[in-house]
Amino acid sequence: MATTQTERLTVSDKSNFWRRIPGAGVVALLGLTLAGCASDAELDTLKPESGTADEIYGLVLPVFIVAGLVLVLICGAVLWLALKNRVPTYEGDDEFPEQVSHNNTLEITWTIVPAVIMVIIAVLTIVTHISINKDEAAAIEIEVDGEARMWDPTIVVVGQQWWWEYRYYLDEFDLDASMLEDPRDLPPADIVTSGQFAIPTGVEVDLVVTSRDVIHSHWIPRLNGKRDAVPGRFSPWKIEADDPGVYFGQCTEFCGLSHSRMRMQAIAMDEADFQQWIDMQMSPATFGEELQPYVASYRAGEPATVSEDASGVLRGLDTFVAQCASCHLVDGLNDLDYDGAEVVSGSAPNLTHFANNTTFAGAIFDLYNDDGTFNRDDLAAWIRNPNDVKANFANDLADGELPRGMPNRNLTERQISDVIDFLETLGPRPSDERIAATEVE
Ligand code: HEC
Ligand SMILES: [Cu+2]
Repeated sequence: MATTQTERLTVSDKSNFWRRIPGAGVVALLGLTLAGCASDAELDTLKPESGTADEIYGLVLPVFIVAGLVLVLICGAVLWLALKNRVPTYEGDDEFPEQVSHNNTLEITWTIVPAVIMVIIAVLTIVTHISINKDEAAAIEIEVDGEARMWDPTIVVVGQQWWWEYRYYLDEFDLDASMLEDPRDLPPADIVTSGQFAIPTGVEVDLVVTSRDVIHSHWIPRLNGKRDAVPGRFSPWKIEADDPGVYFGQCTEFCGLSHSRMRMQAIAMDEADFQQWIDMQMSPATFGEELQPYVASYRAGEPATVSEDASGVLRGLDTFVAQCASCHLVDGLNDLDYDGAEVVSGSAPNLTHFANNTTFAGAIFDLYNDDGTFNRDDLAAWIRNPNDVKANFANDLADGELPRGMPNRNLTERQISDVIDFLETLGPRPSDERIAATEVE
């Protein structure tokens, strides 16, 4: 059928429009690609800072280059063939390019070449895998209660909705899967932190990764790849940092509402700083003189009454005992009768040295402002109604249903302010450098 004049016009109008598409596509693609080029991205996998991360990078790089070459070759060939075989002017339906099919040489080539590439990548991958899973842990000397001892750096990492808990056992310890039927059965740890954890530099630190609820995945890109945290299982993993610094991470297995707000930071320290950190973490909370009589009475089982005109810190301690101590452990305060948190996972962050942290609630909020002051605003918003600032299921619970994440305790503004006064006394203030290096917002 011959094409009429009008049809020709529409065809050429349309093709004008279609001709602009490749240009727009290139611009959009470039924009998208460049958007990934932040020079200081915290989760940059292309800036390895440890032996293991180096090895992973050493695998990524050649694969990426080969894949890039293949992409360019294939796209180039498609374009070249299309242009080469193009019909110069359209002169009706009868005119077709020469039709070809089957070419043994070509078909054998494009079967063998990719197969060879795949085999090479497979070998490289397996070699890297075996190498990064090798256990090269070496014990380091640390001091506990003034006595030197050798410690195989090992941290038990427990994921839960939506924060990471880090448990340090400085003595020999045994783990078996039956301890995970109820997370409270995990042996008591010497040090428990949330969101942020310290590691010594230059040694391999073994991780034992598990979960208290759903599957999470632990990932600190600059130090190592990912390892899933599976309920009921202990999965071995490791990290190692060459130099002191802060290494950001993120839960990388979709785990529910606040998955994207489940972050962590590994803080690598040289030997002296790490020892200091251990000493600090191993000691119970210290209470100011004003609080001591109250703490003593509480520990004796008969908390003293606190009058309305007592100081904010003391009133805050009293509120904490009444409203928060059923979930949060503070060593030296409620460790005598603490029996696991009243939440689905049976665990809430240990707040013994809370003010020594620089982030909170899954390492998504800064605990200190840029000017170094305590971040009362974000903390108040958190305590006022956690659900408002980090989604969880804790509100509107059915009768007897346990909360997931931190529930709203319906405190008055004054109680909130008091309890923040008290929280600020928990632990030595971190250094300004630490505050700056760990900033998340
Ligand atoms: C029913 C248990 C429960 C109670 C009661 C509770 N919390 Fe929490 N709290 C949690 C859980 C679970 C988290 C971790 C939530 C997250 O990070 O998403 C948490 C997190 C926190 C954090 C951040 C800690 C960190 O290291 O990231 C602070 C601070 C905190 N709670 C303070 C309080 C205060 C103050 C009260 C009392 C007014 C209180 N909580 C009562 C369960 C509880
Ligand atoms: Cu998660």
